[in-house]
Amino acid sequence: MGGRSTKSFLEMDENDVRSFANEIISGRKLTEERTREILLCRDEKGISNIFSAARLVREHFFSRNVFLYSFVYFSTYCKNECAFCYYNKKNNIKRYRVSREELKETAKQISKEGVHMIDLTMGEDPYFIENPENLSDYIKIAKENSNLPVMISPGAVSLEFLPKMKESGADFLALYQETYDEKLYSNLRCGQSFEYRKEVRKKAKECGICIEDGILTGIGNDYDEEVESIVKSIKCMKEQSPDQVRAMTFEPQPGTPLEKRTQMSDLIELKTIAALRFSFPDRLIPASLDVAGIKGMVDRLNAGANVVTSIISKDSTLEGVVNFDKDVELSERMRDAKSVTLQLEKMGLKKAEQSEFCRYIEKRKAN
Ligand code: SAM
Ligand code: MD0
Ligand code: SF4
Repeated sequence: MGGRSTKSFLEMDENDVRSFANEIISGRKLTEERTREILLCRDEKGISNIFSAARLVREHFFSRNVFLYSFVYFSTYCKNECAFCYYNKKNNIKRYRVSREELKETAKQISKEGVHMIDLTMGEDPYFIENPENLSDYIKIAKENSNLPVMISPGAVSLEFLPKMKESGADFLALYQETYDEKLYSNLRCGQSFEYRKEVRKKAKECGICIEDGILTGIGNDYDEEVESIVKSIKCMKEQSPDQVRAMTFEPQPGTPLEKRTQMSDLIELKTIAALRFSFPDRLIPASLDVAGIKGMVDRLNAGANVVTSIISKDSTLEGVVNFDKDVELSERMRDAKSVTLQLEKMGLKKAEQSEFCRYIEKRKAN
């Protein structure tokens, strides 16, 4: 193989794009300068080259396989005050907590839908945070009735609970730092410890649970701050070797401190997804249906993602996190596994076998 690619993405032709992808595949690290170049690139040809390279890297590690996760927001109560989140405790909204019986029915239904994992998400509801045995029950119910691997997005649970979480059947913990710029973090996750959030992921990993970290894009006060926050976040995320890494565009929510913020274009999210693919070539990277629906999913997969998250069955009455489609009729949302699978096929991709997913997470747990 030749030397390191030095051309900018804008200058690359098809062969240069392939050589760049091959360098990443053979273990070359993405430099901070390259990450910055990707995030700052505004030129159509440059952007198209970045996404083509990201797809080549993904194809090397995952072939045409895409994984699907079902989303179950089982409690929207929360004791925290995240400035960006609709469910923060100060927001005067209708909330719910799904009962054990309802969760059982939901999990049974999901087992028939053909997804690879069930993602149980909650606000930091004291019913679970202060009595983690309740959370253990919910994990067991979801696992036994879906027969699927379980991801849990519980917020900053106690460190002592993590081994029990594993025993109850949790395979994956999702806990996003949002940004590794500590000042920005303190303005977003108001009153929550930056270090403790990291510790929860670290301990989960030590217990043999796969972990997901994530960046909230579109939250910098200006474009420079935004780019530097992402560059730093990608660099710092590597320290914990997360098994799944995500980027998600901030969408202003009614009734929250950031309600009046103008929403940044989701192009920065797409470019972050590509930079994540180059920085974590063999890891899971989601395309969330919650940000821009099935059309947005296509863009995210084209930028290098290999998982579709936030799948919700056609007749579900549970909430999403961002809920871009809250005004759309449930049956029209196209957020179900069948609609997703059809769309994947149109893109020349395919839903992976369940065994492929299980093999992947077992290998990562041993890491
Ligand atoms: N309560 C748990 C927590 O905060 O870790 C679990 C919920 S988790 C699914 C919520 C995640 O959704 C946040 O970490 C954030 O990355 C994302 N999110 C929340 N509100 C958002 C918004 N308005 N726009 C974009 N992403 C948002
Ligand atoms: C998603 N609404 O993937 C989900 C959520 C929580 N693990 C994931 C942010 O878009
Ligand atoms: Fe609560 Fe999570 Fe929303 Fe923060 S992001 S307010 S912890 S539900």
